[in-house]
Amino acid sequence: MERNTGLIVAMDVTRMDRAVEIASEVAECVDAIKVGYPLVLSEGLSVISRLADYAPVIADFKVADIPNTDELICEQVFKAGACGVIVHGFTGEDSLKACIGVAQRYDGDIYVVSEMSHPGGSKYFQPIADEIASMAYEFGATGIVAPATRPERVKHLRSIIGDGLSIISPGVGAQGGKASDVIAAGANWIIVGRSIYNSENPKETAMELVTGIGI
Ligand code: FNU
Repeated sequence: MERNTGLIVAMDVTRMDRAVEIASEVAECVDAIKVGYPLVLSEGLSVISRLADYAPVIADFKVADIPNTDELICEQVFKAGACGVIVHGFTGEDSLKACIGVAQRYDGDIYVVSEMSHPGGSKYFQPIADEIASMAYEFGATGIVAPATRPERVKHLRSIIGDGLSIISPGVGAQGGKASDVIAAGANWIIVGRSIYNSENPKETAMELVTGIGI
């Protein structure tokens, strides 16, 4: 994914027509569109190719299974036209390696969730976040997902992975995080959903966020 604006929109709407409408409005402000279960379960995997007309699509399926199943899932997602897949790391090295193996065949990206952004994410996730980030580094993931709600944790996780891996960071806006804080802490991209798709003017909101990122 090329870094032009530093913004990824999380398209958690449940109707294709609305997703396409927002995508067309914000396309020039975003480096990627993230889709997840809300939209894909509602409208099908074809949303990926449809939205890829506007920006590269990252599939947030937080893949977390045995290696064989992970491989089958990632294969379907890349085949559908995604440029990247978000996966979990707590399933272990073999599962992560299976996802990365598929991504390599498609020249795609794998982002590993290191620590989740919601309040509950600090209980079970935080204690294992450093190890997950190290594993993402060791096995050649594209990057990690780290919480914009805790910029100090982003800074710490950046110190573990170095500059070679990307950090994509959800939690700006509706979850309370601030774009400039998490970028200063070392994130390369912010991921923003509700603040954009619930906005009266998604394009204007996206542009304001891009100004806050300040690339
Ligand atoms: P918004 N997301 C998240 N925190 O919020 N993938 C994580 O730790 C994580 C995620 C996703 O709050 C979330 O599912 F790993 O409306 C949603 O799609 O701005 C988006 O990031 C945040 O949406």
